[in-house]
Amino acid sequence: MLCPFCLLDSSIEMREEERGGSANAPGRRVHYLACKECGSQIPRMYKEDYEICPPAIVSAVGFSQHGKSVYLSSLYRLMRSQDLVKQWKQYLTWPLNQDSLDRIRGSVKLLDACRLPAANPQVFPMPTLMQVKNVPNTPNSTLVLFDTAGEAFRDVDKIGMYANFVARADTILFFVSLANLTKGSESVELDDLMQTYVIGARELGTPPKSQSLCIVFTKSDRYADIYGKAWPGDQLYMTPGDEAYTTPYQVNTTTRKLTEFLDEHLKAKQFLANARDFFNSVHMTYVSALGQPPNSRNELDCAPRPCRMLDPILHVIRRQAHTRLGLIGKFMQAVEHNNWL
Ligand SMILES: Nc1nc2c(ncn2[C@@H]2O[C@H](COP(=O)(O)OP(=O)(O)OP(=O)(O)O)[C@@H](O)[C@H]2O)c(=O)[nH]1
Ligand SMILES: [Mg+2]
Ligand SMILES: [Zn+2]
Repeated sequence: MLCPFCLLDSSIEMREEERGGSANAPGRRVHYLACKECGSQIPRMYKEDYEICPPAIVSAVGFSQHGKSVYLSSLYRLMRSQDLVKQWKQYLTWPLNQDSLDRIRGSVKLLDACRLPAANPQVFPMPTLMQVKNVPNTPNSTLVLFDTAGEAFRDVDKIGMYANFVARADTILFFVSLANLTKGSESVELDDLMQTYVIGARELGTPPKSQSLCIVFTKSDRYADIYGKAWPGDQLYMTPGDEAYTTPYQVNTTTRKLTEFLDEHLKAKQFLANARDFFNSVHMTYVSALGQPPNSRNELDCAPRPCRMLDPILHVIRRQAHTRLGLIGKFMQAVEHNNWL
């Protein structure tokens, strides 16, 4: 079983420990499930539902200030909102441990108060664990979401220290805010991200062509102002939940248009060539976690209006399910024209 904390294939054992004691009074003996490799406490729901809700690792890769944490906070808020419950029949989510519940609640509370998360400290992050069930056209799964300091992706050795979760993910999400790249040298900074990531991943033992890449252009609410008509992301607002019904053709069209934009407008040929060389597939999508730029105090003037937020997550879940299918399953999926990948 894949441990969601150390991401090793590990066995789970029952352990006993004294908790809640003090110098004068003994605590209570509690039993819990633990990973044999790293000793982390494994949520019972994770173990018991492993087959019906297998893990899908969400690896947020991207430089500092490019919008990883705001995206994940806004995603938690959306995934726990009534909007999706109304839109998708029987849809539900379950945080799997106290830490995940606290993180999700904290993110929702912050955004509801029109405030934004602080920059991540450089530490190895704890994952947020959340079961997601009954999303249309998408298998049930347990999201294992990792968010770390963007500084880790400026240095190969730091990827090994603070972001080694990337080595075990089937799909990597590259969060790129074009608004944060230096105008005129966007391609140099994009090359930097790609090359540092690939060297770091190879150092961690990730073979070429074993991962797929989804490039997520964040802060898309700004691109019409910056790039005018050259920006190809024409349909930024979409009713939350409608992402589940986009066809494979629409998904591929978005990727094609964004690829052309990178290639022709930003001259990012090297970045695209490196991506195609290392990853087994490259997809692109664009999101806005807030739907508006924050004000001068870095707060929101009105509630977030997230746009196209589910595209990347649905891609990760569907891709993970596709990887698990045998050859016959993959063939059947293609025959049924049900292949989003
Ligand atoms: N216009 C706009 N700005 C955004 C959006 N999302 C994030 N921002 C801005 O970008 C800043 C940085 O976002 P974060 O999510 O904290 O960046 P990060 O990638 O997590 O940064 P590190 O934790 O340092 O790696 C935020 O404080 C906002 O000012 C968005 O959807 N639209
Ligand atoms: Mg962050
Ligand atoms: Zn472990």
